[in-house]
Amino acid sequence: HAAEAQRTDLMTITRHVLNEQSRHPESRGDFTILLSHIVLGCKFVAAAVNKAGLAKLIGLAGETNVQGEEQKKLDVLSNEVFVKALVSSGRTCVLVSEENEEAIFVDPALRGKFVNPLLLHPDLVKVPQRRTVAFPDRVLVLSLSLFRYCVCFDPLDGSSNIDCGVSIGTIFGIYMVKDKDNVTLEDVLQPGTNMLAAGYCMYGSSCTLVLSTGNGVNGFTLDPSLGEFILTHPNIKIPRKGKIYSVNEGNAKNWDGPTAKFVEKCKYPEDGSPPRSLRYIGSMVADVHRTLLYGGIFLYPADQKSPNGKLRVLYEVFPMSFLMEQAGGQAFTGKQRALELAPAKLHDRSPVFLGSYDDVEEIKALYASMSNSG
Ligand code: P6P
Repeated sequence: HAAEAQRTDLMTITRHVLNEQSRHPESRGDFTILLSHIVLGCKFVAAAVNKAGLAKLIGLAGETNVQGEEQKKLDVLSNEVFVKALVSSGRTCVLVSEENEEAIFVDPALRGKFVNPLLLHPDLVKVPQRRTVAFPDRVLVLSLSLFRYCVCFDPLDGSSNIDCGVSIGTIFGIYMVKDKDNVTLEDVLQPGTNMLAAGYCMYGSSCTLVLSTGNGVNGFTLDPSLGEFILTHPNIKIPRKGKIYSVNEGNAKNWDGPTAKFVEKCKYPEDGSPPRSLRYIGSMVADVHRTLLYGGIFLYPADQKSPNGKLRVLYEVFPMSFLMEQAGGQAFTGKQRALELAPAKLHDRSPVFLGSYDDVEEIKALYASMSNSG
């Protein structure tokens, strides 16, 4: 019966988030509404990414001119879909996208006031209210929806990998906006420690959405027959230590001392333990997802060519660092805890070392000892 119950008791992402949000009676469903629009964007992109391959092969109607170049436009199409979905949620004030040079300030008319009828358990309501007729154990509360959000996202990270069918993904981070009628770049250039939620959706052999709202990390897999993301990886915890390191060895000649030393130790362990395996896909969402599930460390260090590394703070480093910490791992920039960075500009970059707690500790120790010794 348990297996049967499991099969019919579908824990969709929306239901899961509603359960989590019910722990915050002050939340008026705004976050759930925002998330449902992000989920809609992910479903659209999943379908488009899957079709893109076919379009190139069989020239689907409307895609006949697809040759590489059209597929590359998937990131532009994905961006349009996410921007429209986020604006139409009525819960966002400002958006930052990898595809847009400037922040997108949502038309104030679309940030409007919403009166949300809520049926709450009487214990959750401070001011006694009349019980409703239909639900005698609930009270009807008409509340002004007050929460508004800033969303930073990369609509299709790793899109150069589309043509060869390598997994790519959407990455997003969500902040609360202080005053929705007076939104400034201050609301965007916040440290990652202020993030309320973060996640990614990986478009690969299956479509997997990994999300944290600050209470741990959960993974959901899209069931195309239902069009729903179903909870398949509850309460993901990254192994404390891993056997995999993930870095682009092609940049080795430009690495600084601590990174070079760390990679050296992965290949030629000094304690006689077996060498670690190198796995590098070159698509951040895929490399981070493997690291989260199997353990290990993902590195995108600074180097002489790019002193701040390659990955962007607001919509790559922060969301992935938030998830790693929520899963029991950590994220480091070479100088500090990644989430404590204070970005000065929208598309700032930062080096990042993230993954299993002990593995990141190792590279932190190297940076501490080698930078002290000059
Ligand atoms: P490199 C993809 O272009 C991306 O932004 C990330 O998804 C990925 O981790 C990184 O760049 C790969 O960069 O320099 O190793 O090719």
